Amino acid sequence: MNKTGRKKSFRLPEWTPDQAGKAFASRIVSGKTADKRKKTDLHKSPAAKTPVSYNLDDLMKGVLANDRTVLSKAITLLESNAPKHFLPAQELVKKLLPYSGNSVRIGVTGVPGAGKSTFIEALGLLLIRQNHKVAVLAIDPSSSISKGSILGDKTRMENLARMENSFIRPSPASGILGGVARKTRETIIACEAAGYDVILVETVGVGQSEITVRSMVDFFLLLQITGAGDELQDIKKGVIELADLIVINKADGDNLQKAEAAKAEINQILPYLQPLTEGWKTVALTCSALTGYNIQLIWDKINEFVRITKNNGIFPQRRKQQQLEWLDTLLKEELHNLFFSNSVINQNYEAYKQKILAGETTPVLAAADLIELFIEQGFSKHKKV
Ligand SMILES: Nc1nc2c(ncn2[C@@H]2O[C@H](COP(=O)(O)OP(=O)(O)OP(=O)(O)O)[C@@H](O)[C@H]2O)c(=O)[nH]1
Ligand SMILES: [Mg+2]
Repeated sequence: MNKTGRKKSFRLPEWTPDQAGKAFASRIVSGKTADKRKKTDLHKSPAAKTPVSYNLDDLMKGVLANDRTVLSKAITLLESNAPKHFLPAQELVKKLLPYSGNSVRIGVTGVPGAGKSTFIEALGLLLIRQNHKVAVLAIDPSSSISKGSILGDKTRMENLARMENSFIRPSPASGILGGVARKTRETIIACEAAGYDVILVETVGVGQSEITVRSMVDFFLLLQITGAGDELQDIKKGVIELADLIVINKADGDNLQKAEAAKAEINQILPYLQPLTEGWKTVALTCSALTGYNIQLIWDKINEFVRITKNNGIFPQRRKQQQLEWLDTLLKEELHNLFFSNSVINQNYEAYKQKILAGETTPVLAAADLIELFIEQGFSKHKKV
């Protein structure tokens, strides 16, 4: 029951710095539609839908009980860019961490249209029939440019989405690849804590995204198609060397023979390449995501990989290494942000660019000067994002 006290209340926007006081506040004058709840009530309210309304213990309990609505809400908190959500989100990750890790993390990459989503759906459905719980996430390097999303409009994986033991989360719709990737890593932790034992991460094979996904999964699967003239492209780009398995998809109908021939060709090349995972030989297989041909064989292959790498210790070792690499990546990003969030640096950066173009200094000297200046500035205090 609401008391009818008529005190004026203040409400701070989500992005307000923590100690900012009322300078940022809007004044809420109580009236018929005024929200009379105190800020703490807003935080506790389980019914409210905005990401502000969380209670970490409730979120954690809901995630551990695999309540998909709560899981979605938890991920929304993890994905939030609001500075205010940074610490609660990290606290949630810390709480969930002890319950995470019990899964196989599989990255699926390939050119646009290779059939990644169709393949993931076919594999996901097969796994659910075998009592697995499957989470599908996406890293969409194009999302920052086109605002699109791999799992947005084009393919909704409708059959898989309908399954009780599946959880599908589209790519966070904005941000640079590094930021999107950070969120995906944390989403993986949340999904594992919710009991998903197979995590599939889809990414389009362009730019840096393959390397980013490779750095957060146990097993990396490259999906190829014949006739697109791309067969050798992946070898040139070095993507094949990141893969633990190469799958020629669309091995059906008239395309079956061509797919088999491509498989044989790649299998001839593979022995000359250095496999990424110690103790494992990368091979090529064919499949049809449409008809289901060889999907079980691919899952068997993944299981064989897990068995071998758990036996030789590579599996846990890679996960530890990935954690440490993640630390380095974050440090690089944070330092970069810190550097360019300093206004003096920014002004001088522009000036130095002009000097370089005018031949008055060299990039090496300019970089040294700017860093010197940054040190003089005392690394200006950085607000946590
Ligand atoms: N014949 C045949 N068609 C397939 C197969 N797998 C996928 N397709 C078709 O290929 C097209 C692209 O499939 P998607 O699964 O959306 O491909 P994708 O790699 O996820 O595409 P992007 O997300 O845009 O990069 C769709 O029309 C699918 O129906 C297959 O095994 N055989
Ligand atoms: Mg897709």
